[in-house]
Amino acid sequence: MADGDQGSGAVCAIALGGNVGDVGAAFEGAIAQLATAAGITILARSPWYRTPPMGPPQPDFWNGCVLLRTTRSPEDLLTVLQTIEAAFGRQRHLRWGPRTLDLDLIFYGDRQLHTDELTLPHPGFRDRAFVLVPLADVAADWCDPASGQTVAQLRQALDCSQVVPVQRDRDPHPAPLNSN
Ligand code: A4P
Ligand code: MG
Repeated sequence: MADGDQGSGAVCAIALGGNVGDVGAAFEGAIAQLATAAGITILARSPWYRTPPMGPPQPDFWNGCVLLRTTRSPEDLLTVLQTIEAAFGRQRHLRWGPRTLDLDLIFYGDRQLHTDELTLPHPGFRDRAFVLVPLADVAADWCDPASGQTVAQLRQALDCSQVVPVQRDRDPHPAPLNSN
């Protein structure tokens, strides 16, 4: 977590994912929009990783994580994330299907919540190397309020061998179809 961060509001972790189009540009654009949104301050960002798809056969994903501080409510922050997804052409056709940009709210402080629109912490992140590897880059010591485990401990329990750093000069866009 960013050293010396003494601001007001909640620290939140956002997972970024995408596998359609110029995902690197979408990630940079999403961070720029978050950084200029009222009540949001970016604290840290991870490197980007290339990751095999979870779900139906589709191109590899790029994944990353951002830490931010916000004075917005969890529901309001989710709306901001969904508005940014839409601005980058996100369409919802297929569960776990291909997408230009996915922004998931992993942690909102130590808040636990379960409503029709929002589950906190994010329900799937503990089983996903593509979330935990970049999350550990920015928040290894963060304690998951539901399991009591740190991000580093959760990551250690998974096979992360297929989560590899993006090499910008070698990873083209759109990502090539995964051979699986
Ligand atoms: N929702 C509830 N809690 C949250 C939360 N904490 N953060 C609701 C964000 N959204 C939350 O999400 C469906 C609904 O979840 C939202 O309307 C919101 O109210 P969505 O983004 O519309 O749909 P989705 O993303 O297709 O579904 P889902 O189940 O959220 O999928 P995931 O978990 O986002 O997974 N493979 C790799 N390698 N990397 C990836 O990033 N991503 C997915 C999608 C599949 N395979 C992947 C990756
Ligand atoms: Mg999502």
